[in-house]
Amino acid sequence: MRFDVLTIFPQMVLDSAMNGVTGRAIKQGLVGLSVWDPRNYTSDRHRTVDDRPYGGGPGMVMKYQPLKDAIASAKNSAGKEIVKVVYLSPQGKPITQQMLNDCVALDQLILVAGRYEGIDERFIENECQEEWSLGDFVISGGELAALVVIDGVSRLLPGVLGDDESARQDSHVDGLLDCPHYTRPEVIAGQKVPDILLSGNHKAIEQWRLQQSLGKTWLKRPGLLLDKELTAQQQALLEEFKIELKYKKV
Ligand code: 9D3
Repeated sequence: MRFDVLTIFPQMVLDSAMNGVTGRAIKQGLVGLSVWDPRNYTSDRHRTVDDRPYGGGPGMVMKYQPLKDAIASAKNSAGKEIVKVVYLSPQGKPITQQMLNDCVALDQLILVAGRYEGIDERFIENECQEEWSLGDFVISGGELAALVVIDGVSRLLPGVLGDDESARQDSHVDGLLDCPHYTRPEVIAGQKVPDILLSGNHKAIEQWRLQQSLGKTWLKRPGLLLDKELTAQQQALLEEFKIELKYKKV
């Protein structure tokens, strides 16, 4: 899998991607990462990549031609078959795990990071298959969103996560929030680690963790439970969580 990022801040993307899980994957050659700066595809003295919006108004718009020539280079240098181009923008579809899962099948994912007010609409129409957002809040450009996608997709690729991390993924209950975690010491500010976690009863611990996941999801993200069909056992664990919560309150 190869990622190509169109950005006027190539070093920002490289510096960040070279850390942690993505950095290791790149160094091991499990994923490729190239950056393409539209400024390198200009021909005027000032290397201009933006211009004033037709119709007036504040801010600037990224010009078509430097982006078009940059993306042509990204495609030509790779010569890959299965390619998707995604424009990261506040107008995009909010990114979900499923959208990242779908990227695993690609040979090349080209990520277009905009700056200023955005990019010329004709580049979106002619060159981009999808438009993705991090959510309904404002950041200054698409680079951090591109890094989010690179991270989220890379960790799904074979060999990228270590055995430990992969095992955690496998045991994760899909569509629920994670259970609470504790490590030493046993008591902090009078708060003791739940007894069950010290019991050595692995079956009971697994049940408790599932119950906590269900309970935390119900408390913090009730909408997630509406999208999910609970088994009779999960339903029962959640009901018990609710009763124990009421009991704690009074
Ligand atoms: C005045 C209207 N604003 C659009 C909502 C202007 C504007 C804000 C932020 C134009 C561009 C940007 C830059 N943001 C991104 O490129 C971006 C983004 C975001 O701001 N929020 C969530 N996801 C993303 S992905 C790319």
